[in-house]
Amino acid sequence: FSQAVRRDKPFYITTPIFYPNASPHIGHLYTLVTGDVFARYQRQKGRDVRFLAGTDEHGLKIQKAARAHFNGQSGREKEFCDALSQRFRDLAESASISNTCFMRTSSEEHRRTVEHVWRSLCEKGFIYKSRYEGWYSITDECFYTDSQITYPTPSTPISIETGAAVEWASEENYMFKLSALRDALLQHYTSRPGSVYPEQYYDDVLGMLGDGQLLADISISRPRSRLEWGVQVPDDPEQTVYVWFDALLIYLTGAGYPWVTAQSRGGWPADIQVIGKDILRFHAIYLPAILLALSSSGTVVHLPKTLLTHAHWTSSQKKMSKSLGNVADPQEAMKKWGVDVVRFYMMRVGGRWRSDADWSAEQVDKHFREIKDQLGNYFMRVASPVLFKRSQGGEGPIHESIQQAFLEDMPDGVSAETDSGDWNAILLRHTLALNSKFEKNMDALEAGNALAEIMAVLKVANKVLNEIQPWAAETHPQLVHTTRVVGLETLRVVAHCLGPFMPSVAARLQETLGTVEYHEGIDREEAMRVFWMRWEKKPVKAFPLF
Ligand code: ME8
Repeated sequence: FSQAVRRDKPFYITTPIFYPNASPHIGHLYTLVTGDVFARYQRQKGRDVRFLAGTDEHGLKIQKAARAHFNGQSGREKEFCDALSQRFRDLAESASISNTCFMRTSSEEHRRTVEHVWRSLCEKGFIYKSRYEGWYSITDECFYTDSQITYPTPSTPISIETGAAVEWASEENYMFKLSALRDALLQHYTSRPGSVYPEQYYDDVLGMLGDGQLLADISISRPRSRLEWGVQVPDDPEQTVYVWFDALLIYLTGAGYPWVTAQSRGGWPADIQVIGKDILRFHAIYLPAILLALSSSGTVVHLPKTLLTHAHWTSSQKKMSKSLGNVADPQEAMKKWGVDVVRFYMMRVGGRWRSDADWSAEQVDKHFREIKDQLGNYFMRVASPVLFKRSQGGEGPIHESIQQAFLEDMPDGVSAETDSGDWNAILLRHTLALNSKFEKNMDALEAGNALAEIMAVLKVANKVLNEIQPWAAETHPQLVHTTRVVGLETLRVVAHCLGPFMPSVAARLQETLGTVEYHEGIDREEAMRVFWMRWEKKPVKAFPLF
């Protein structure tokens, strides 16, 4: 992930746009939370963030679902999508997702983008008409070749990759000259190893580029007689634009394409595109190919910087499916455990993207207890009025000694010292190293590791509190004082780093600590002067965070 940031444009993050053919599930929430964690992180760093989510409403799958819903009636697709699209919008809102727009492919704005791209590609010679034959899967909304098909029974061909039923289609279509872009794609990817992340998915993309069949020209329209619900091909009322061609362009629509001036670009190119592993091909091959074609002999339309690709969620170790009845409902989960806990769980378990994560009530419970014990209880103990009262017996502003101790370079690592005076220095060392570890991981798109660093500091903090026992009668008031202030300082840094993951918990902590105005611009010494002295003199209000 390139550190070379362009500050002359908003930082642009996108999630996939969801098919509104059923209610949202936890997989959808996961992509939203992933995007949101990075959106909030970039805002913390002072970037203006544009963050797109939305719904993918055209195509045979939705047309079929809408007709089934309205007992075979046609022409009511928009009505059908209005209701379901709203559920995805509601999901984003309930989960504290900070998307700045929610785009629907059925919007006028988007139609204009699709038509503009189509016409440009025609002018540049990348679209031609032809008879197309192939296996079409309505579920996957894509064509497969003979070699991508298998026959469980002689009359039921299915896709090898997804297991979805396919049917033979032979019709007049418009084709996109994908084959002409193979070398340009190869050059793009070989020169930018970080453009698809994590590495395993980058390797998958290189594999795809080596597969001649995948790089064959693709059909990008359907006869109107079969597909009515979609964008009409410009100047050809008999054809409808293929749903994936239409859907992938939403990211351009969201950035204001076709922009009139360079300044009006709403963030293009995308900095982070969050996608699931099942839609890698479309995002890593088709969209970049369209953009490369658009850029040929004309204004360059840059390619997105990073495709952050994630594995899937299973539910109780099984692929989620309606027939198995194990589709976890994200709204129910947030009602039961709270929004921030569900977000925490998703990033704690799924924040490394690489392998499938499993959703189960027991696992959510387990991580709920983890954060409640490590953070909630720690906060209650450190902020307790008893501790404040006991700390007041110390002699004068005691923070100076510890301040001195950690402003000087302290050796790395936790030593085996057990002298209680050193415990606070050990914790402080961990606390002060946290922000840079957090940033390093977040910049590398390793949200799960960033969260693990936060939890590791909390673990040390809890251990230190247990070792010192500031509530015990024999603990000297001065040590109680130091312990309390170092604990509050730890909570201050933890709250900052937790912000992208648990926005409400972090905000409530920052409010009670009086560090709402805290940002990385305040240096360590200044923070100490401002906050430590305040905490020394005044109690902090304790309340259950969970
Ligand atoms: O694919 N775990 O829409 P979609 C994690 N409209 N993520 C999951 C998942 C799971 N169990 N199941 C699905 C589409 N997803 C297209 C996208 S973008 C121009 C068009 C993810 O509603 C899936 O990988 O089927 C995808 O990233 C997203 O949810 C939307 O899936």
